[in-house]
Amino acid sequence: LPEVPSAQPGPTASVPPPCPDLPPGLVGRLLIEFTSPMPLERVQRENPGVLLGGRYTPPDCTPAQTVAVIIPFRHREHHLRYWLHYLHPILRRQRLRYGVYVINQHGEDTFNRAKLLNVGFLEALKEDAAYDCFIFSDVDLIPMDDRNLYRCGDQPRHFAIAMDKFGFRLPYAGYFGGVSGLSKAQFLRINGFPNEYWGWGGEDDDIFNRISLTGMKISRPDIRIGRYRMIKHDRDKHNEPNPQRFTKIQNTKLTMKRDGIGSVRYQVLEVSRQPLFTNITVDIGRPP
Ligand code: UDH
Repeated sequence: LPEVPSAQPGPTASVPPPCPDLPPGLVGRLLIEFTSPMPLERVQRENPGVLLGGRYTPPDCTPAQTVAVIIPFRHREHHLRYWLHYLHPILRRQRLRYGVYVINQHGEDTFNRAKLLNVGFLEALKEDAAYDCFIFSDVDLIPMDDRNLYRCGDQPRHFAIAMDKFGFRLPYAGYFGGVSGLSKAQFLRINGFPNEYWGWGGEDDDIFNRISLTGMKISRPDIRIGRYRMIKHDRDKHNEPNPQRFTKIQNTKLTMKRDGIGSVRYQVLEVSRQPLFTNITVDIGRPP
């Protein structure tokens, strides 16, 4: 038998080196538009490295974190296609080890964004206990700069700080909506997100309150980098502004102990691994 050359690492040999803190090959500002049609087959073709369920691991380095991207969802297939088209290449360039979870609210009762995000946290961890960073992203928000790194730090992170619809500014100092990220430990420290905000509004302010009340501070990117385009849309059915939101956000200090990740009740109806994301359809009940 020929001698095996000893310098060649075998197939099981090497773990790639740690990923550098600043990923090489980022391009900076991106052109984002929503006019050309975006068939899923095309998005699939353009992202061959993404594995079933929307999982990705960089081939050339070992990331420090494993990131679960959680998207609250109902009837926005058209937006999801743009999101996948733009985000997969960005997340790959950022050298993230990640998975994409679309948490699809079953039925036509009132929408509940924050409860869906709680479900996403728990269900992603059931899929892979290695997740230690959770990025919560609306389906219609696309970053305009790939230097806005989708990873977690020593404080909760707010990514979508300069959205086109707000004139590329933070609408108010305590705004924490759109796209945010918490490590597993940070998320558990605030007892996750509230489950009791049905309909539009307030849940992001409640999350901001939870973070402040536990003594953490929001971290944000540079305003020139945290820019986003939102896919224009009309108000959805069954997600009307919640008139209770103003009083509810006054009471976070009392409610956060009993209402959160420790008290979320739901029923998973289907988990389906698609080529570019994992879809989890869930019954989260309805407002009392
Ligand atoms: N979402 C759905 N389906 C719904 C409602 C909400 O998927 O039926 C998700 C989706 O990820 C969305 C997020 O929840 O991005 C936030 O909801 P939203 O986009 O309705 O909230 P936003 O504040 O818009 O962006 C409010 C309505 C604006 C109407 C403006 C009309 N010109």
